[in-house]
Amino acid sequence: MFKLVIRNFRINFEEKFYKENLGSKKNFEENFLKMGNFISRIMANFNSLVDKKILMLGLDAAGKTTILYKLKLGENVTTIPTVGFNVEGIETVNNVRMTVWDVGGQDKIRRLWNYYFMGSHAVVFVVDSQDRTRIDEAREELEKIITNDEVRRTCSTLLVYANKQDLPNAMTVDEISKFLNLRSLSQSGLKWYIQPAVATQGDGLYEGIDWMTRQLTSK
Ligand SMILES: Nc1nc2c(ncn2[C@@H]2O[C@H](COP(=O)(O)OP(=O)(O)O)[C@@H](O)[C@H]2O)c(=O)[nH]1
Ligand SMILES: [Mg+2]
Repeated sequence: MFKLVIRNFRINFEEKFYKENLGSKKNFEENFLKMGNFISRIMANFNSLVDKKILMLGLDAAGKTTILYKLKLGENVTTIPTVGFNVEGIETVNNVRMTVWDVGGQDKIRRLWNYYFMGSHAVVFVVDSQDRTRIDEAREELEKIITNDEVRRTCSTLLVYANKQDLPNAMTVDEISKFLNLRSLSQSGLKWYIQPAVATQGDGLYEGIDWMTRQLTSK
């Protein structure tokens, strides 16, 4: 069962439909393009229903799912199975939708990003502050996101959660800002902010969201 929940509006895709539309082609490339068209149709519906579109991205295990649930946005969480990556989409009472997925991995998959990036207003990038071995990978992924044409077209705000601050030897926000090259972003006109957080305790989450909401509602 393939299920999307949008406010009180529910679309159920039977497995049959999913298979007929996406699953039957042997050729991956062809399948891939079909998936893109399919997603863009769904996204066009989504986009007409929400005022603000926020992307939450980060390497796997950074803490995104934990944040999603801690913010109590977990009620309508839907996992959309796509070729190679899972998207968790949610929607809040304030007509804000947050789309969540793990970045990193296959380049082929990246071409699908555009469909999800389209019309986004803000990016929340989650970093595991203790994971020094993957901070360079995190920077590379962040660079790919903020230099993406779709993101540059509509996205004005970047919130970075320096998550897992409770762990021993966690990098500070200053260290992470340096590793991620955040200062260089100001020239591009993107407003950014880095917030220390402990997602499992909920620490820092609302402060971050609060900053972001203020950016999105001020003209
Ligand atoms: N110590 C600690 N663990 C955390 C924190 N946030 C998330 N985790 C743990 O890190 C793991 C990955 O979290 P998850 O939310 O699934 O990451 P995702 O892959 O980005 O969605 C889980 O075991 C979480 O409980 C945190 O702030 N501190
Ligand atoms: Mg997750």
